[in-house]
Amino acid sequence: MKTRAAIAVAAGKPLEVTEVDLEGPRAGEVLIEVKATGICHTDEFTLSGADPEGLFPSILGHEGAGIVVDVGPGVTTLRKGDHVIPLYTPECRQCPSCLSRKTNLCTAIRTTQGQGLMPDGTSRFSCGGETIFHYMGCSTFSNFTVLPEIAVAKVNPDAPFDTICYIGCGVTTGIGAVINTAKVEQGATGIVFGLGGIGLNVIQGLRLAGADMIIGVDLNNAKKPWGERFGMTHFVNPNEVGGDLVPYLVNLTKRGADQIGGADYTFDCTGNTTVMRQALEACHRGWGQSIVIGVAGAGKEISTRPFQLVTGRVWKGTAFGGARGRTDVPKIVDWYLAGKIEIDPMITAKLTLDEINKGFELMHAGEGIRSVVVY
Ligand code: NAD
Ligand code: AHE
Ligand code: ZN
Repeated sequence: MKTRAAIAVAAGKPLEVTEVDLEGPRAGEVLIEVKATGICHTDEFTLSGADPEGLFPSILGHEGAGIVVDVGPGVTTLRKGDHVIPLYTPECRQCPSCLSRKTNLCTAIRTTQGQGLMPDGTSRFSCGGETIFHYMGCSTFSNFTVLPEIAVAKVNPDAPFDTICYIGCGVTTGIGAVINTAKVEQGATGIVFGLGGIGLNVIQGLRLAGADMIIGVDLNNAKKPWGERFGMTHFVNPNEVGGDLVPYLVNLTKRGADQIGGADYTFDCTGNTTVMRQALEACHRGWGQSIVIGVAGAGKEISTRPFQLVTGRVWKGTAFGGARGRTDVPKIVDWYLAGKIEIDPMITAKLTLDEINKGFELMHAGEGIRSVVVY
């Protein structure tokens, strides 16, 4: 079939919206009509050329929601008409990683996914006879896309596509980092570095978990009211503290009899390796945990004095908020429908596919929180 899609033709170039050819689903695959997709900073990261796994030409996008319109042979858990969210982290429930119960990082199809291909090693997309690569197993910047059954979460059909698409990455990553990865307890102190589409969801996750002190750190003062809107109690702009950021934060988190200071939990939502170090060192001696969420470019490395770890700080990372997609994503959609979490105010631009490059421009300008393309 033909479908309209935005093609990433080369690193650093605007996406090109055009008609592409899409093959139907093979065994174990489903065809999805994408109804809406968010634009995550990771799409921009790959488009910029900083992603070691970045491939061109490809169809980016990994934060979608849509409807199953066809199923391939052997598909048993999905049928035409199901409302779904594509999963860049699948959940096969059979691989050693899934069976371990220690991680959400299903390994069933990770190798081919990283090569921009379906599990059988081929692409379903082409244009003028040239192969177009898939992206993160999702390619939601296409009106229609094909996914393996194990990478699709079936969700409540009452939920609107143009908001629940955000659960396909940002919402789940931010809230999941708090609940699944850090396992934040009531009364904790948390510091969130970077108040964008991920950081604000970490903030609402901290509020949900009952954290007492929720500090947001961002270079952009326009993010202060956004943080406050979702539960932030203190805002810090590193350029306005008049000295080193880490001692400032450690001092800010001194509470009652505990005059050592440092947060119980910190979260990097910037992808900046200098910030990752600050986030670790702003943790409380003896127990503070720092969770790396941000994705850093090829060649970037993190460092700190080992003494920071010797004295009990813990450095962790999280992908997709530690969520097992087919199990957890439908629950998060239900939380949203029940009003337990907020999504709508964070969606600050709704665009057509033809306007998709404007979404990247808004991100570069630090304007708004999440742009969503509605098909
Ligand atoms: P975003 O562009 O919406 O937000 C980034 C925020 O960080 C902005 O508010 C910006 O002002 C702020 N910032 C930038 N540099 C800063 C600095 N030095 N100090 C303080 N604040 C700074 O991006 P997003 O969509 O929220 O994504 C954030 C990061 O998370 C990206 O690196 C993205 O690739 C990554 N990510 C990771 C996962 C995962 O599963 N681990 C999932 C989604 C996104
Ligand atoms: N391809 C990059 C890494 C990109 C990355 O870390 N992706 C996150 C999701 S970001 C979503 O917005 C992730 O899930 N990683 C786990 C995985 O298996 O890809 C690189 O550095 O090579
Ligand atoms: Zn993302």
